[in-house]
Amino acid sequence: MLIPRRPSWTISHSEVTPERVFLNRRKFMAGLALGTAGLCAPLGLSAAFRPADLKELEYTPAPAFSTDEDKTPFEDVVRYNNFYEFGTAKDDPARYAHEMSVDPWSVQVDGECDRPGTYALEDLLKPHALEERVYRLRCVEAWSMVIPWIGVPLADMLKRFEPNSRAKYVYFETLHDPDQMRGQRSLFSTVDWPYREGLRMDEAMNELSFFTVGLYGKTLPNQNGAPFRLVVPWKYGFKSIKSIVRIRFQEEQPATTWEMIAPQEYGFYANVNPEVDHPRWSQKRERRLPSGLLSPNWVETQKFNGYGEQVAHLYKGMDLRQNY
Ligand SMILES: Nc1nc2c(c(=O)[nH]1)N[C@H]1C(S)=C(S)[C@@H](COP(=O)(O)O)O[C@H]1N2
Ligand SMILES: [Mo]
Repeated sequence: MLIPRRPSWTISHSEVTPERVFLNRRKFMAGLALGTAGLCAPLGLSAAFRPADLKELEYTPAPAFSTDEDKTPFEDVVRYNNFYEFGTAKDDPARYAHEMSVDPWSVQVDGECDRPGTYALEDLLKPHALEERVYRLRCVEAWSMVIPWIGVPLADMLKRFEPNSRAKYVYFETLHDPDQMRGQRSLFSTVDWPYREGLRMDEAMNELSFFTVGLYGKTLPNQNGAPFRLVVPWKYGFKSIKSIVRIRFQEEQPATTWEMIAPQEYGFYANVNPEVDHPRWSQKRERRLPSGLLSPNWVETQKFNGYGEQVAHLYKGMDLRQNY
């Protein structure tokens, strides 16, 4: 077997994602087989993802909301992804997400609000100025990145739908289209599609919650959740749901994807917290990408991912061990 030389952005296959450990043995073996196939396939740039196709965006930097830590290089941000709709390996989304078409795109808004309806994304964006925020993104699998996102405050967008007093939570759904999303066609998927997420209203309205349409100055690559996604930087990455087609205001706490899969391991709140370990691994440290076998680049994980000043008040009086 010919082992191709790997470009610098590839991550070692020995770094199996913890979620895959959750899969039962049969699924796990199938996953291994796929991983091996992946090794034999050329690992070069997929013909499909062309950074040159991304559109330039006009935006203003928002230094008050940005870290000055070193940014994770673009190549890592767009090649090392979790987007199970396109497969569970970190390089699957970069290979296959081009199979999804994101233009035109519309969003269905309903539930407890006075302006429900189906909105074209460009109409939603028209009245807003875009800003750039450099946030840390901390995955529950204990790796992290620093990414310059472009978008608008989620609160500014949600207010336009005029949520009423019964709106205690807001629920989000990703596109469900097995024709365009090969991971949704997989027999081995653990996810009950569509991918679902939700926030308490006060979390959604927090100044940090971001309705995101771009990164590194351009529109989002499909593998990062085009054409728009959430970014909720004080929570584990799985709350930052991608490629959203539905927003619903509701009184009840919504069922969310990872909580549905393994409720004893992943909670609704999912606040980054080094004091509360995952049942199968420590959350005290994280690998900051770029990270390699010889230089893993471990850093200490911060409570609320370092955003406590902005969000700790949301959880006053709550036991964060119970509400993980
Ligand atoms: N629809 C959908 N959204 C998703 C996921 C997913 O599998 N499907 N993965 C989540 C996880 S676990 C993480 S860590 C982040 C990763 O975002 P990135 O690939 O842009 O870094 O997306 C989140 N949003
Ligand atoms: Mo994640």
